[in-house]
Amino acid sequence: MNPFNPDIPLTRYLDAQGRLLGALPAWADDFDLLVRLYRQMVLTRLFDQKAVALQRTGRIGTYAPTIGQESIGVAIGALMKPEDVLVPYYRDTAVQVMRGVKMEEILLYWGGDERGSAYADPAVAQDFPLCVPIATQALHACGVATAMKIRGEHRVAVTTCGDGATSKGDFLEALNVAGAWQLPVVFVVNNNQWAISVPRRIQCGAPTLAQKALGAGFPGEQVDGNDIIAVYERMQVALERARHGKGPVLLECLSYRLGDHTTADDATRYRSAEEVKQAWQEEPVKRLQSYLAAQGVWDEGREQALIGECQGLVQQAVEAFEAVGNAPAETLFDYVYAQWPAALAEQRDMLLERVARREEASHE
Ligand SMILES: Cc1ncc(C[n+]2csc(CCOP(=O)(O)OP(=O)(O)O)c2C)c(N)n1
Ligand SMILES: [Mg+2]
Repeated sequence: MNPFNPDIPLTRYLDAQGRLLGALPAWADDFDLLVRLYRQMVLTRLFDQKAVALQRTGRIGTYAPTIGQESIGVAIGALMKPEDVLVPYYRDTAVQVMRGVKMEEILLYWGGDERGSAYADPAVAQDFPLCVPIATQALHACGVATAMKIRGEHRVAVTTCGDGATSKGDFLEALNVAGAWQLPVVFVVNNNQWAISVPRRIQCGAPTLAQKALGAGFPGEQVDGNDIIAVYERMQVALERARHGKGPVLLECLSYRLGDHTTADDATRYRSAEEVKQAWQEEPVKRLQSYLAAQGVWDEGREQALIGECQGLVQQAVEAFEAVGNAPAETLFDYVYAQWPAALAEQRDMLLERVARREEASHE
């Protein structure tokens, strides 16, 4: 039974040490699949470490680490079909990579370069760019899902957000319209317990965030977001439901933000070392690794080979990113307004003049 709210289902198959808590769903007998999921989780973590290092050395701007939340993104990415549409938020590196966004594009994005959101792979052309304004993407996803429904397509819009985002009006309006129109949309809430420095317990009086769906007339449930088998199982059910005209689902994935909010944050200022240490005991990568090792399908040799392979891929992405070169300064102003306010035109001209002067000086 769910200790937070007996009316809200909570799914979990593996405990913190990766031991089975009960019977697994049939698909989980496929160790090749589980190893593939594990591989993506390791790749995500290594990419994440590299992105933070690139920010620390001034090669990209702010970055939002996904450390501790790899299983949520990997499960979503593994299950969405190419024709589905992802409407992500800024902590979705894992899903984006699985959808076909190149890691160098993700680095370009966080380097402040719009070309990072112009995905080269046509398979992801309909996915949305990362959304930084909190919760606005939930409504965009409902718009996408409405179009799918009107056209009678068997497609799903998947949108993600954090726990803090569920306090926003946009999120609640999105739930409302999704329920009223029974839209083919899946809301995945990554409840990582913190909205920058605001803890989950003071953000909202409800014992679960999942129950917000009930007020909108569709199911909400919790899963252990550190247990990829649980996230995969419930995400699969949610996608099938939405795809077959049975309406939306809200999946609240319980996780923990092991890193800082972004590279511009220092989480030691507002949360205890004890809490973070406890959260590390629950983390998703080690949990799946322990399970796979206990099943005899993983060992130290394979681990080292995988780390080497993933580091190679990350390194290639860094090199591709660095080979792109700086975007022209004036692109800073692109895609902001359809019609230019005069003040911005002035600023753009000033910037261009300054760039020209600097270039002249460098040639003297
Ligand atoms: C509309 C809006 N208000 C405020 C912010 C500043 N802001 C950025 S992240 C964040 C907290 C979000 O927390 P949560 O939804 O839990 O997501 P998490 O970052 O923990 O994954 C806030 C308030 C913003 N980006 N957009
Ligand atoms: Mg959060």
